[in-house]
Amino acid sequence: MKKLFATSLLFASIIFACGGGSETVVTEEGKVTSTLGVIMNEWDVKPTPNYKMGKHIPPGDIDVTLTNAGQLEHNMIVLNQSSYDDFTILDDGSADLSNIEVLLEIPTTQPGQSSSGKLTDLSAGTYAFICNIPGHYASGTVGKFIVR
Ligand SMILES: [Cu+2]
Repeated sequence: MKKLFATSLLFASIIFACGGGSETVVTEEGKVTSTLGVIMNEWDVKPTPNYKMGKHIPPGDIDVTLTNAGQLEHNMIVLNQSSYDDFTILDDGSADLSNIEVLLEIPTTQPGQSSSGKLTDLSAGTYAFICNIPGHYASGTVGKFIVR
């Protein structure tokens, strides 16, 4: 029974890994809509397309989906800047974003769930994002994606 449980857990993580595929659709009017999938498994944050593998997203609208493949809740705050470094940690353990321009906030998402949001008409650049559940930023729930 225990072995069966481990097998189904593995199966679930394969489904999550395949769920972050990206695509770009261009309409007749030339409107570009792409997808960004982010899988958070606690301190492991995987964006697709992954800029670390030289992948980027074309400028335009971007549908963002956060998939929580971990055991804790996570959210996703997309920032209008390329850096996620050096934020002050507030008393509650979250990062101080009070002077930071936020482009999109995907709400707190429970383990095994996904949530989505849309970035509209995003121009070229490197964009940082963090999970800002108290304690998570300090533990490294950060990531980036490149629009080019
Ligand atoms: Cu988190």
